[in-house]
Amino acid sequence: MAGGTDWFRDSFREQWDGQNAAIGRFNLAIFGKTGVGKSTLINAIFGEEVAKTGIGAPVTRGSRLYVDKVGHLGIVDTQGLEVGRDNKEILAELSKAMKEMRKLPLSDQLHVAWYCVRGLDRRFEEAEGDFIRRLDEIGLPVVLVITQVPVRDGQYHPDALELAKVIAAQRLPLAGGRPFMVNAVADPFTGAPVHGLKDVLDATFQVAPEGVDEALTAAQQIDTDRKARQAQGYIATGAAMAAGAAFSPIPLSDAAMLVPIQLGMMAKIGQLYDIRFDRAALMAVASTTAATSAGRATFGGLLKLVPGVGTVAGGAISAGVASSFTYAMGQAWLAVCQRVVRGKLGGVGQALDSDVVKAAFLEELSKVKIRRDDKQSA
Ligand SMILES: Nc1nc2c(ncn2[C@@H]2O[C@H](COP(=O)(O)OP(=O)(O)O)[C@@H](O)[C@H]2O)c(=O)[nH]1
Ligand SMILES: [Mg+2]
Repeated sequence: MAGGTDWFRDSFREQWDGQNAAIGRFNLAIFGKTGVGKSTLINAIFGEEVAKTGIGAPVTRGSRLYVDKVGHLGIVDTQGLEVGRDNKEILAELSKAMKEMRKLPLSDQLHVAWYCVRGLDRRFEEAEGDFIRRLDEIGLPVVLVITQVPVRDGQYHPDALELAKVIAAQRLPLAGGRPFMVNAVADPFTGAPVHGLKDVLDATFQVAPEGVDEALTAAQQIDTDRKARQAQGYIATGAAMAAGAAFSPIPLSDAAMLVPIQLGMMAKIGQLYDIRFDRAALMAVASTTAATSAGRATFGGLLKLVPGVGTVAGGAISAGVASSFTYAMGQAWLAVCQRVVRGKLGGVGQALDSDVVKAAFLEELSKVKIRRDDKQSA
């Protein structure tokens, strides 16, 4: 029924936009000389799409610092200003921007800086140390990344170790208390593997304000455990909200009041996995209409498909049923999102087939184990 699907899509869009704003944005400033591997590092941690985009917009009016916003990530770059040559100007621009940003919502502020030096350059001047101290002073915590460091037999290249020593001697205020050595792409010639990315990410989480944790979790693409933990949090919240909505048992005919809660949960998980709206909407329609022909009547039909959810006694939905059903929806949806992201449901860039998504969702739904504490009433 076309009407049902339109209604559904609009509701999903509304939830999507609301959750998008709730997750917010993590903003990273990246510094380092041309060629040290900034773009490569960003690609490796945040995904290909990020570095492909344009030059962005000035961070504040008239600024020469530009922010490039992609999803839940903002990358601030010093276009035309070069670290080393233009340090004074960069710092002046930054401290001005930091002051102006203080009045803005957290998502529009700058949160962390990455300062990159190439491991085999073996040079770290005092001026670079001063620059890092100043960044810290104006309120930007600094993760120092030593890039393009080859490892062999578990040993870092001696030149990079020497560089790390020189840096340590400067006693800089660094996130994680030390520089981090990375190699962002494998080098087929030397056989050097990728390493160190997760440490850089962890140090970034450590110093980023708590309020941007969700955005950073969504933006990064290397720590899938962190994404999964966050998704479980969203599911727990959704289940609790559903229990609250059915605090006094609601008639089955009012089951639609649970739909916004479930769609909100699904929208948030979809964004955590960096799925675009159109794709997520197709997936959501396919999933929630799995047992019915119209988007509206999601509840009654689907309920029967989840083993252990319980029954609708006397035609009313109890808090326990509402919560465990929402929990099951969340788990199945999460599994489907993970399969899509891994390219297991239709290839990357390929259109998703509704029937394939539907079958996957039903399969996942039948696998969900309802635990006692998910089931009990509020
Ligand atoms: N092997 C290897 N090469 C890298 C790495 N990072 C960057 N490169 C190469 O170094 C060059 C410059 O990298 P790029 O990311 O464009 O530097 P940017 O100017 O700082 O953004 C490119 O040819 C990259 O392929 C790395 O971690 N390992
Ligand atoms: Mg670059």
